[in-house]
Amino acid sequence: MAEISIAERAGYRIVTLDRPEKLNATTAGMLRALRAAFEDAAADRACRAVLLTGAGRGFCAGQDLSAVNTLDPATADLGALVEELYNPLIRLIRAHPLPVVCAVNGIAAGAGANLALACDIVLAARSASFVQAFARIALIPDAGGTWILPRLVGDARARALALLAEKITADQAAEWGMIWRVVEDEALMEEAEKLAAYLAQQPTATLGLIKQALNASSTNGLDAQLALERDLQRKAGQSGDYAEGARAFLEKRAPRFTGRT
Ligand code: LHQ
Repeated sequence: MAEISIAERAGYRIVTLDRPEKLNATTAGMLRALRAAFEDAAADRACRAVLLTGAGRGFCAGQDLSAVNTLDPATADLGALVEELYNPLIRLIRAHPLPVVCAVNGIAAGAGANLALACDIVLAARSASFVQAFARIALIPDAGGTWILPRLVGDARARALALLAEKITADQAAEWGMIWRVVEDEALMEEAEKLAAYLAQQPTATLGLIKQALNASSTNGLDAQLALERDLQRKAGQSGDYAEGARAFLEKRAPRFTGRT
């Protein structure tokens, strides 16, 4: 069973984690289906944004602990699970050519929290919360958590969040710069869809270049980053969307972007 659902909208797709009775805890089937959903979205020229959310009262409670490959310490290899199921998904989302919006509708725990944080723009319902639950079960933050958390909130907060495994509210997450914005519970999906619909009309290929530049900035020095900006700006400047954007500005009208290069 896929354990996700996909809804088509004009210009974007909503991908919903769909095991609400287990707070959308991830299984191998769900993680594979998620990967396929992101790959399909990237291959569909009509799709220009992806919105990820969870069904029910939770966003995602992390790895389904009843479905872990083995609980016998002598033979356990969680590294293999991470390598096969989580790492490709996180890499795929970070490098995805389309903007990925995440609507965190409830608790985001463990790998579920880091899945949300891998997305480009994260909205959270006021009642949602985030917990790096790993240390409570004697694991380390995976799904990119040790990379993204310090970059989002700084080292001091990342260390305390990971070592104490304390739950924080959506408001706290927004105040710390971990997420983009908090929205009232009942308005979450409307706001998230508005954002996805807006992004779906923007210069998609250029948004992909922006992601590429921002991704590279976490490891590049200034010189390398300036060179990359030159190269990517050259590409952006050769797109039909740039010509349209500049023309529309000069003609004092709204641009009509195709999203293509
Ligand atoms: C769950 C889960 C869950 C199974 C709720 N599994 N059933 C790990 C290992 C391997 C390699 C890769 O990397 C990872 C990464 C990880 O993600 S490790 C971290 C895993 N996640 C957690 O440790 C969080 C575990 N869950 C919780 O602490 C609580 O459920 C939270 C705080 C999320 C929510 O608490 P409540 O709102 O009180 O809900 P609940 O605990 O009653 O959960 C509702 C149901 O969901 C319940 O099932 P049941 O049949 O009893 O109604 C839970 O057992 C089930 N569930 N999380 N991760």
